[in-house]
Amino acid sequence: MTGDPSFPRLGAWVKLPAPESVELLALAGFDFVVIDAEHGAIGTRTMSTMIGLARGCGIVPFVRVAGTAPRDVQVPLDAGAAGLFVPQVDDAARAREAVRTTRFPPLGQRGASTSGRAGRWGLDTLGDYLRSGNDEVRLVVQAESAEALAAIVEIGEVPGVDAVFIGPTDLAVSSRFREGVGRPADLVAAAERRCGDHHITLGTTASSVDTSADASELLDRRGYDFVVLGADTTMLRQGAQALVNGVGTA
Ligand code: 3PY
Repeated sequence: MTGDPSFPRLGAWVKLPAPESVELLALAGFDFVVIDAEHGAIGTRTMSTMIGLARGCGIVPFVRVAGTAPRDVQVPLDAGAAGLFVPQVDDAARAREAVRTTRFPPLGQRGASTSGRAGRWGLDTLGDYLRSGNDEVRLVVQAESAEALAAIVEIGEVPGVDAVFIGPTDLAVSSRFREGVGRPADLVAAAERRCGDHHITLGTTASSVDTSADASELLDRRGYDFVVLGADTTMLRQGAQALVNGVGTA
């Protein structure tokens, strides 16, 4: 553990546009979900329902946004998301832009509306709404290129950024046809060391064939503070596959 010990540890992507996914993952014991508005076919109505359901079930609801334009961040934040995951943050300038649209002054320029869930439907004072938006909502930026990993400390230390998430799939894809950037595994190992030295809260996704063992290694030996174990879609497919494959071999 290198950073914030209060960061929820075990998460899952929610990609299916079904609020029940959130409930099922909460029952399974996950600490947080990341409702995926970057890759999942999840509209704002469903996203808002998922956030409310997650809060009722005691699981922390993050939303991965497609970008940081006000239209990308405003709805999840006002709907009560506990934080945002912002993809493809390659340098500190991009991290500062994410802070600008997701934080209230003095850190940023997020628009205010106390009448949504984030303002407890108008019950909170403007001061409480602004304080919780800046102090309790977490901003997680994704480092998923060689440039981002090289600049991971500068990115993680931007005021208003709470954590950095290393995206191994996009890192592998973005490094694929590039000469001289180094092996992704080496870039990740160097980034892990630098985050440890600078106490930057760090997360990633477990991606080996044995996900649980991989997650234990990441959390216990490689200094990660939180790990996403997989997506509702792949969990459903894997469970279904195991059942079908098990018939005839039992
Ligand atoms: C990545 O691995 O690139 C991610 O963004 C997580 O799915």
